[in-house]
Amino acid sequence: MRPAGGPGAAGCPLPSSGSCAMRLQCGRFELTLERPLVMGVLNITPDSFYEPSRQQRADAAIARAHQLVAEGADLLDIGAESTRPGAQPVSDAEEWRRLAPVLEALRGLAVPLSVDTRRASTMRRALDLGADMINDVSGFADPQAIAAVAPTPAALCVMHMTGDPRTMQDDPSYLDVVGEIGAWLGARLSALAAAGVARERLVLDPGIGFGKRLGHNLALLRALPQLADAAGRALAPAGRLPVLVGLSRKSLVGELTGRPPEARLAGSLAAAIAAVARGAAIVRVHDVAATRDALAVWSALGVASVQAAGGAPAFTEISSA
Ligand code: HH2
Repeated sequence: MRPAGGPGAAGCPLPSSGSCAMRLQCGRFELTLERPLVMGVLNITPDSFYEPSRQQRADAAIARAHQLVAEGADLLDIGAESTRPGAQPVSDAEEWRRLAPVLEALRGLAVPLSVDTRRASTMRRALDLGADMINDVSGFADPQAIAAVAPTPAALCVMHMTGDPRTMQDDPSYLDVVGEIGAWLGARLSALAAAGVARERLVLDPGIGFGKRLGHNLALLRALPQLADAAGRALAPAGRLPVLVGLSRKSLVGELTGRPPEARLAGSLAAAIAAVARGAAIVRVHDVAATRDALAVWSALGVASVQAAGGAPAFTEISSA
């Protein structure tokens, strides 16, 4: 990672060939994505699904942010509204009341600050305060959101969600989950590109748990490179974009292990490694130190990601020394 301002963030020839890592223009920074990045979750909420992640006072949230950076977070994702299944929305005013003092205090931090919001008004205010990235779980579906982010240098995480958090898990169904979500993401990319957003600012996210059953989530994770290719066909020239995945302590891990959120660390680490092995460039997690350790060991064992290998899993031999 380096501060922006050097040579322009020229995109790699895509799909990635292994000779050139993808890059992400991210506000004050340019991220080279040479290794998987760990995005630490900072929830300034009273009701996030993973109770220990809830910070209800600004000073506690600021302290938690510094802790996540000390643990090795490459980016922080700051959210002030829970989007767990069934969550009630908060007002614009309440979202900003929670966010403002924390963003103000963190704006000089040496890692990119992402703000997790669906509201155009919050996007504008956060970008004015120096946010480097906007993470919109509704995929910039609101034209006002596109207008708010387009003329800025911020990275944009375009996530897929069906409906809204109150109803998204009611009866999710797809005929071809990878094809449909790839096409949906592609349409959102087209809208952003038409507003002048450069591809070097874009990240895709399949939205694990946002209007999907276990089988849908697993199919999406198994097909991450195909999903990124399908969505990237909407751009000219067509090409794969970096993928961000959030699996940490989610119900997918609970369904596979039978454990509650508090006991899903081991499953979440396995999920993070599997996502990176399938090409994810950024993993969004609650447990930064543990995830960094797991990825460090996995990388040292010489297992290349599908992203670096251009689509097919590649395994190199482990030295016997
Ligand atoms: N998951 C959550 C929130 N935001 N953003 C992206 N891009 N991808 C995700 O998978 C994602 C996300 C849910 O996690 P958390 O913020 O911990 O929960 P809550 O919404 O209950 O605060």
